[in-house]
Amino acid sequence: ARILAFDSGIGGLGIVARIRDLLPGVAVDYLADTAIFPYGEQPDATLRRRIVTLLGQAIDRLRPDVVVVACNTASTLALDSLRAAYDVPFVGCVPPIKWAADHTRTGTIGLLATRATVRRPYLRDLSTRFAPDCTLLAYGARGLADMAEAAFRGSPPDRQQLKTELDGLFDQMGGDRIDVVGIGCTHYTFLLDAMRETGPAHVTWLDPAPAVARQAARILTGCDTTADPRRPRAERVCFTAMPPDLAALLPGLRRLGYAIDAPCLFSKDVTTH
Ligand code: DGN
Repeated sequence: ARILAFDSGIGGLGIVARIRDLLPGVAVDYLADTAIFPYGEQPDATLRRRIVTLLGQAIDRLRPDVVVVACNTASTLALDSLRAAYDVPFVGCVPPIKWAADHTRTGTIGLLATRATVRRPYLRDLSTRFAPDCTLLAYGARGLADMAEAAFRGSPPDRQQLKTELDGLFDQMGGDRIDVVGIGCTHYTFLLDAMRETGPAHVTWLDPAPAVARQAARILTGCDTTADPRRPRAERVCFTAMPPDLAALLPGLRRLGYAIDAPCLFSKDVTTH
């Protein structure tokens, strides 16, 4: 079986790590739309068209059994369009509002996500449906995705900068009542330890990455998920623009089981109509 995981940058690799835990024999190709990172600052209509076109090309080329849209900004915008356009099953990644609502004792739940995810109707719908009795305080962070990119490359996050971002959430009116924070951007997985240490001590952080991996595994039930020892897992790590500091990414990619020669340029020019 093959999975294709997709994100704007390294965020989805946190989900790949959880897929490796569950399905060590399954090949996971990775596609990062680095040419226009960060997604959180793109206009919706262009971004939706781009994601649908890019994933169409990737599905043609890589023939996955499941596509994991390992990006909240992409999932909350384009999941419906993707499911309508292609036959392959999609697993999305959306803010864990239901989980947070089930878990809170104070009734005030926090969410950290990109600015795009925070203003989407998708988030309002999740909150009306799954957390009607809770107060949802969502914060659209500007700098956290970049900090996560740096953390993946081995630079520990600057605590003061991290605190400033977290203050954006906890200093809102009623923010002191937040007892659970949902992680609504896959990048933030790489900042979880630092956020636990920097944020208020009583807060529980909810990262949906393991649940997303479990959902991909459920869909693959029935597919062959065992590794073939005679055939090394040939996997692709594809970028839409080669990161200028690719060397800094390699140790992290290797830790996830990707071969040194895995990175390749996918399609520099994604033409959308
Ligand atoms: N990792 C993406 C998400 O989950 O929303 C977005 C990061 C970004 O492009 N800013």
